[in-house]
Amino acid sequence: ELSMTHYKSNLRDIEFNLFEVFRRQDVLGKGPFEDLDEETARTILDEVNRLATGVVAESFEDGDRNPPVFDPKTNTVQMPESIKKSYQAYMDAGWYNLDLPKELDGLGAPRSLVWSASELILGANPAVHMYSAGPGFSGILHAEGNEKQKEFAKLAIERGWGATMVLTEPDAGSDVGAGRTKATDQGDGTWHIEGVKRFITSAEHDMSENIFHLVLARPEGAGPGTKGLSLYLVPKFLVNDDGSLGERNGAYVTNVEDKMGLKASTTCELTFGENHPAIGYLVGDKHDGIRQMFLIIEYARMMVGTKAIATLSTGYLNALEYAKERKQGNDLAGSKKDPKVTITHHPDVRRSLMTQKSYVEAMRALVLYTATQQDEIQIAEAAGEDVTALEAMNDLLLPIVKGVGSERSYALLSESLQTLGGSGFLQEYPIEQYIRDAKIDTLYEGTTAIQAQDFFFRKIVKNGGAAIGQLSAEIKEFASSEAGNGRLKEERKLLQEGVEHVEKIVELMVGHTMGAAEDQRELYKVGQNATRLLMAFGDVVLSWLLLRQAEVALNSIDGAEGADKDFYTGKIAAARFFTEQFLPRIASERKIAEGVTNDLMDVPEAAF
Ligand code: ST9
Ligand code: FAD
Repeated sequence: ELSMTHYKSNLRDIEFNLFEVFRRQDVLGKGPFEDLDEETARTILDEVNRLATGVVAESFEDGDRNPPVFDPKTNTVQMPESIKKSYQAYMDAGWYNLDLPKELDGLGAPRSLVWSASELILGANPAVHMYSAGPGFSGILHAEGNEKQKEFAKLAIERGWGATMVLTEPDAGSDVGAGRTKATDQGDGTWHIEGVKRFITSAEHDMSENIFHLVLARPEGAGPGTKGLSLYLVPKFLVNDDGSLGERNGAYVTNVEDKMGLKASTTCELTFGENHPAIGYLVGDKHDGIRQMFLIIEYARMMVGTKAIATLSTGYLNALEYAKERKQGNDLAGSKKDPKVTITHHPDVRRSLMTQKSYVEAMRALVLYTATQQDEIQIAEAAGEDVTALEAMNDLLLPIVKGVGSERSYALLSESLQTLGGSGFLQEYPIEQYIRDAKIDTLYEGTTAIQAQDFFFRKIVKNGGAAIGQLSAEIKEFASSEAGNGRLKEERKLLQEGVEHVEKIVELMVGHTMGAAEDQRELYKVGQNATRLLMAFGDVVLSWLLLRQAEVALNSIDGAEGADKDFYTGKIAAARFFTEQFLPRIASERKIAEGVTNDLMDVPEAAF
């Protein structure tokens, strides 16, 4: 079936990861995934792909050109009809069920399948994916809430209510702990919330009868910082005991931002308790807000990385299609008398296309590798086993998915646009919108600087190096193996060198961290190198995943024909290209890291 929308998915590559590299068929059909076999999983992906490339993608452009309209008099938002249609079709299809636990009538599917499906929707129309997060939020409310809140969560799923995560305030962005929104105990199981939050995604729209907000606020008398924050359920409409909608609650959207991209997604100022009280319920009857909110944040960070990567994937595939058609100039090694060639014949275009292809396929593998860690957590939990080490590995990978995924995708979308020449700049093609829509991914859910510090301080230092040690060991084991029977020998050598260089950067930064006991300013060096480490470590992991793919491709290519043969050939080429082009840079990154001094910190502000 030919799709007429902007969205070009890559189901072949998703299934290659799932079934040829990560062998998900080995975990399907048993344990917590008893009800799901490989064939069903493939059918689900086909179905989601059909929706994504069809009705979901259909409104992508219109949602950008005719964005939601805010009416300040009524504090309401009118959504474009096109987005409503995509949203309703996706909700009606009911695939949000994939990720819900069985006690909420969900399929409890492995996360690897969930994120594969999510990639398709996020690539087709990210705003639709975000509006449809209500059931996911309900899952967390159900897990963390008291009995009444569990009932609320069930009702929210049944009735298709929307949901939001509410942290940010004008003076509390990266620094969530600076939040001033306050909560006052009414003594009857309810609280009054007062304050102004900003930049809240999906806080107002006209696509569901109710929206519930999960809000971080500071109870009166609580301490400062993130630890003094509690999590409150604040519905737009209060809900009566019989499940019917009650009074309008005092949480109103007071502005909707105009922005660079992702315009179909409403970004709202949300004011609590200005004219009449905003009633909130303490989630789970306990003051444990930041931990609870991070359950959502972890999920959302994975979502943001996946969104960015999905966008680069369709950007690359649009660029590729154009490049195969566009004729311009002569073959560099030919003669002016020869027929003109398509631009894929030009070495620089090939460099650009293979850069896009290798990065995006590596990052898709990173998302799905991370998701397989989450599968293992699901399996171990079902078996009542300890998940500490698995959780730590997942935690280590998340800032790479989010930080590296968003930075590389945004940068490389510029290569996708460049491939189209001047046409890339036109709104006739989707790439300029991809770039505008993907910029947000390096910003929200914690900026790249925040991901980099999370990666080093929390996921490496606080974890005592356990997870990163395990990952490095796995990478080294691969590098020193016989993978590829000599056909990946040079590449494995580069990988070995790369991993040694990043280990040295980690050691250097750990040294600076310990040095802070004597001189606090040593931490400035860590701060200067944090993003460098995240990106360099990311390249090593990406190269490892591509080489693992190449090993599988080498084992499958003999006897393969047609599209399969081309696919495997591309896999081997991408792994070699990435490793040869991008891993040697890590030696320089190490050198730069080792040379970092605090001179930068001594430059007077006025001299900038
Ligand atoms: C946003 C939304 O930007 C964008 C899109 C929204 C789309 C919504 C829809 C999609 C989502 C759907 C989800 C549905 C769910 C489905 C589920 C299905 C099953 N990991 O270091 P400390 C915690 S929203 C875990 O001292 P500071 C931990 O409890 C706005 N936990 O921090 C820790 O205590 P302890 C996003 C973590 O110096 C405590 O925090 N805004 C982690 O006080 C304190 O830690 C941001 O992301 C972690 N990685 O505060 C803010 N880190 O140590 C970015 C911390 O005892 N800023 N905790 O365990 C930061 O992240 C800051 O570093 C900070 C610093 C706020 C944590
Ligand atoms: P700041 O924190 O002011 O950061 C400015 C710059 O300083 C950044 O480059 C940052 O990296 C850097 N910086 C700040 N602190 C540090 C530090 N300690 N170390 C190093 N560098 C630092 N929030 C919600 O709660 N819910 C939502 O649904 C939501 N959706 C959003 C949707 C959109 C479209 C946008 C734009 C934002 C959304 N946000 C949401 C808010 C988003 O999470 C924040 O914008 C983000 O966390 C950054 O905060 P800030 O904008 O205040 O930037």
